[in-house]
Amino acid sequence: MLLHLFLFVGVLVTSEELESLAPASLQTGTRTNFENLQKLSDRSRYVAKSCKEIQNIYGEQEDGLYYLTTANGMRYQTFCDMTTAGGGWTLVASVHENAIRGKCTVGDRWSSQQGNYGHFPDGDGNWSNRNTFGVAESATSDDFKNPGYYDIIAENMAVWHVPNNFPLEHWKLGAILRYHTNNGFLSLYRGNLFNLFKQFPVRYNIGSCSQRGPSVPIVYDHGNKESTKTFYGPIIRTEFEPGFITFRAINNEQAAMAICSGVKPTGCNTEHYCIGGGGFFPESHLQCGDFPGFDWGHGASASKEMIESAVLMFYR
Ligand SMILES: *[C@@H]1O[C@H](CO)[C@@H](O)[C@H](O)[C@H]1NC(C)=O
Ligand SMILES: [Ca+2]
Ligand SMILES: [Ca+2]
Ligand SMILES: [Ca+2]
Repeated sequence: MLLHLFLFVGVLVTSEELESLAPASLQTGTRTNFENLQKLSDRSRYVAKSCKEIQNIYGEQEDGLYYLTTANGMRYQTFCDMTTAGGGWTLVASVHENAIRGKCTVGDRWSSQQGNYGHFPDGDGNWSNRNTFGVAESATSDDFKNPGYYDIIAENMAVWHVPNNFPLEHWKLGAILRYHTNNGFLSLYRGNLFNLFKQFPVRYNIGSCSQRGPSVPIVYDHGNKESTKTFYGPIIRTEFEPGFITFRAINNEQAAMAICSGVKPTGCNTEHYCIGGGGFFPESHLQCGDFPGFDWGHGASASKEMIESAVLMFYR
């Protein structure tokens, strides 16, 4: 509507007069882009369960924010990657470490915000419930989980490690690592992480180090096995094989972690390279948190880039 109004005014007045009529926001360098707003408003009419459906039904091929609708009719906004490896990837969650020295303190939503305690093994944490939090645009500045996490039935996952606080339009270029699976493994676990973690609970004392969940090979979209290794300390990088996503790792002390993203553990000190977790890490009060022992020192710390990047998870 506004766009049409200004075109109409344009034929009656000179362009100089038009400038003076325009609201302040139009006179500055950051002009409102009406074409873009029109495009976004068109997008808000789409009814689809996933970015893959938006791509299939509406032919959209541009990365950006779209509205999705759950099976129950709940609407939410998220980011769609419409280009990587054919596109159709829905952002469903991000794991962000806001305070690496805060061990299971405020902001550790993917582990525990209530301390590191044995009586809080966290069988019903955010990896396996329908709780949601955050918004897509803030996915690199805080934790994010939308209804797609449990509502979408998918086959594969993609993961982006994006530096904290990066704006959405630069996520793809700014990512330090991007990769996806292509063997359809999610179909074996009822189509999403919500169901997968029902089968492999992220809970303290659920089993031993050898009782990990699946390790799935990845295809790199940015980075490679070598660069994956260099994001972790010299001692600890000998304890995993890069080129995989691993689910529900268990360490030497029976603490459970949700995802080892980019790697397959070959040892049991998984707290230094796996993220999320149950609410108890017996080895030390310096473990527990969304990136549990990433700042351990002694050659076992993750790099600053890795500690200061959010882990964005997509389904397709
Ligand atoms: C799950 O997320 C909610 C919402 O942010 C948070 O209040 C809760 O503490 C989280 N659960 C755990 C175990 O941290
Ligand atoms: Ca923390
Ligand atoms: Ca967090
Ligand atoms: Ca250890």
